[in-house]
Amino acid sequence: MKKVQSTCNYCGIDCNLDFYVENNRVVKTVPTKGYPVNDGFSCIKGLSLDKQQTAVKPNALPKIRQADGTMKEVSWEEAFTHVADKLKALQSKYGTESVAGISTGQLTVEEFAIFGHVMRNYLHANVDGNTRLCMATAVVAHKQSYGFDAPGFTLEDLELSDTIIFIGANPVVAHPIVWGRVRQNQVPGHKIVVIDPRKSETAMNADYWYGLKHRSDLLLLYTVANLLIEKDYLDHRFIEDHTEHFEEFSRFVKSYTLDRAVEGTGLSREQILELVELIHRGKRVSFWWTMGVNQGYEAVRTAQAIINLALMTGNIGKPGTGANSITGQCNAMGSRTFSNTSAPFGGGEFSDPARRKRVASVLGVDESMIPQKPTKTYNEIIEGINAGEIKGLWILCTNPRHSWVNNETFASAVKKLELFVVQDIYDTIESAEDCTVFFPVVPGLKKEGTYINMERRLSAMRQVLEREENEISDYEAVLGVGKALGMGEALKGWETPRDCFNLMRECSRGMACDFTGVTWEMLENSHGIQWPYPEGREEELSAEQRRLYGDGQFFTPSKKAQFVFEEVMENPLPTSEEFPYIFNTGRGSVGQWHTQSRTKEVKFVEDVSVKDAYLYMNTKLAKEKGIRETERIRVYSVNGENAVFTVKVTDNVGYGELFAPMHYIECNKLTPSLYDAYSREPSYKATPVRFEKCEEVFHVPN
Ligand SMILES: Nc1nc2c(c(=O)[nH]1)N[C@H]1C(S)=C(S)[C@@H](COP(=O)(O)OP(=O)(O)OC[C@H]3O[C@@H](n4cnc5c(=O)[nH]c(N)nc54)[C@H](O)[C@@H]3O)O[C@H]1N2
Ligand SMILES: Nc1nc2c(c(=O)[nH]1)N[C@H]1C(S)=C(S)[C@@H](COP(=O)(O)OP(=O)(O)OC[C@H]3O[C@@H](n4cnc5c(=O)[nH]c(N)nc54)[C@H](O)[C@@H]3O)O[C@H]1N2
Ligand code: SF4
Ligand SMILES: [Mo]
Repeated sequence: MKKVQSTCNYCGIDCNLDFYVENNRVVKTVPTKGYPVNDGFSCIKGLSLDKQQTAVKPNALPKIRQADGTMKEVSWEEAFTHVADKLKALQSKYGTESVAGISTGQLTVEEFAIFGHVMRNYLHANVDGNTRLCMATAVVAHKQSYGFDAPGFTLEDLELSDTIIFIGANPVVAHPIVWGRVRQNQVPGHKIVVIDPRKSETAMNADYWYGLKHRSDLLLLYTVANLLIEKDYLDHRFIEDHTEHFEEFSRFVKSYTLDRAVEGTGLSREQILELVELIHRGKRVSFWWTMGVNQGYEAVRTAQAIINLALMTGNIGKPGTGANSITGQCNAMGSRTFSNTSAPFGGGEFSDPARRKRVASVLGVDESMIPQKPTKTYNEIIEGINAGEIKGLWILCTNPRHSWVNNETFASAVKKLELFVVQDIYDTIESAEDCTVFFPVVPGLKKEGTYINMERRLSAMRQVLEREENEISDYEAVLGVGKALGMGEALKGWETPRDCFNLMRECSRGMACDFTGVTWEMLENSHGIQWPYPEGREEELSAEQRRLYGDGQFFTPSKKAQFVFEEVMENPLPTSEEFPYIFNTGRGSVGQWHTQSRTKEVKFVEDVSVKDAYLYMNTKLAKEKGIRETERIRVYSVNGENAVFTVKVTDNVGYGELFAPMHYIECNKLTPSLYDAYSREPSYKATPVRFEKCEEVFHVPN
């Protein structure tokens, strides 16, 4: 029996797991003991990673759609040539930007790096990632406030904090290991606070729950800042030495009065004052936010309002503190700095000639190859296809037909494409329905590469199972197309994931994420290594838990953190007489992952999961409308679409709110094309809707 330590490729925790293998089958999966992230624990998704292997058809070959609409299997070489020729033909017919890609936060660093190299450097196409749906807000907030997209915390901070404040985050379901670390907190009298309109599973387990109105976070946070200033609950020293624009900020928040907040948030005066006191009394206050903040129309400013609270109270850089963005996907952190989409390899700006020069020299290519501007954003790509400007699309490791906001716009878009390549481990995903080429690739257990988790920790994915004939990885598929494009010398140094790792390592040199002290081998069977880890400073950085900003130095030119703020916006999509309810969406259960392509293969998850789209409705509202548990309603959205959901009745959602897990395709049929102005992240969580009881008779299979 052999044992292979590897990384779970679901959520942004990046648990390490020991896989025991016999006859090329996983016989046992044990969360790695002593691993500083998950030390002997993991959730059900990690434990069932091997349960997917049976679902992936062994030996699969790529497929190309024929004139009669059927898909025909071809050899990999034929598929590579077909895609390469088509990409070039489209570009010469319709222009360089007529082809685009959608990358992901779930592959290895090396895989999205090579995709970014082939598509953006060589073809000069636009490539955005599904991280736009998830972390774009945090990225922009960090860049503007700290000078680099550098979340500073280490997971141990959850255990060291005396006041843990979750804002729009539900770790009990979405990040069980985060919650496990909270449970291990031994600080006497520590408090858990949740700010969420819904009484989420985390709110149910908290000491304080602030069930504010949807989209009123920014108003609440500015009011809290104003009260902290009025009461002089500030860390003057920190503000003075390590921040800029506090004076303007304190003048700005003056108009955010308690009365205004009571009206706008629906919280009582006492609740808001209590929250202020909690922040003041805490010696180590930590703020943690996730999608309830990131997915909104004024999300960047909301995230920055959280950062501002941490800065003004000096709760940053010290154990148990921080304004901490919890990351969604397993390698969203890697994709943010190494996918070549919104930032060049290793970070920085595409507009900076010195950065382009540096990256070009590491890659050994002419400077003209490095793009001079960030990619078109996800929504611009979809809009571009619908407008007939983009004719070719290649997506990998994402399922936008289901997960994209207002997802019928994706369905209509792909019908217009002349080339639509879908690269996935399942050809059954919704997004593959209209593809013209399908690339079947192997899942994580059959490949190798590097992951970076939410606390900046690099860890190794190592091959657990042998591959069968014809089975190739994402890395090899992209490399194959690159070669067929005739990239030649431009692919020198990209031969294997390990080679690519070395290129990315070199690109990180001198940047905030410098990991030049890390080698491919060091990550094997290791405890992972957090960036920064520059060459020459290994000894000094030997601690297993490291946080940033302990020295009060940020990555801005002045080395000071910035107070960034802006007036609260009027809700561009408020409820109305016609659409009086709010449709909130998010994670439904620990076992279900996003669009369910993977987790529905896991029998013991599927057995306990609801089969069809459902939503939660408040008990009083259900009673008023004469709707009982398990009855169905048709929900009409402000976006013009409607869909049917089974009702579950609960007191954990507010009277005016419906909460629908995102794991069903119906969910995003109803979400609107509304984005944050700075991050272009979709506003998934507060759609005005109305509903009626379904009179249709449904066949219930027995
Ligand atoms: N089991 C499981 N785990 C997952 C995932 C999965 O699919 N399944 N996905 C992973 C990924 S990629 C991500 S991004 C994370 C997401 O992790 P989370 O963000 O924690 O999960 P969500 O359920 O999307 O949203 C969190 C909360 O935001 C609240 N919310 C909605 N509107 C507002 C508002 O106006 N204000 C505030 N304060 N809160 C609001 C919702 O009620 C919800 O409880 O989970 C990761 N982990
Ligand atoms: N309404 C609503 N919608 C949302 C959200 C929400 O809160 N509410 N959250 C958004 C967020 S935060 C996110 S992150 C997105 C997620 O949205 P998606 O990224 O579209 O969701 P996944 O189901 O994770 O899709 C991953 C795909 O990769 C495939 N895959 C797995 N492993 C591999 C591999 O090794 N190689 C390849 N090539 N493919 C592989 C899987 O089969 C699956 O089809 O959804 C967003 N959509
Ligand atoms: S899904 Fe997240 S918490 Fe669960 S095992 Fe994987 S990395 Fe760990
Ligand atoms: Mo996400």
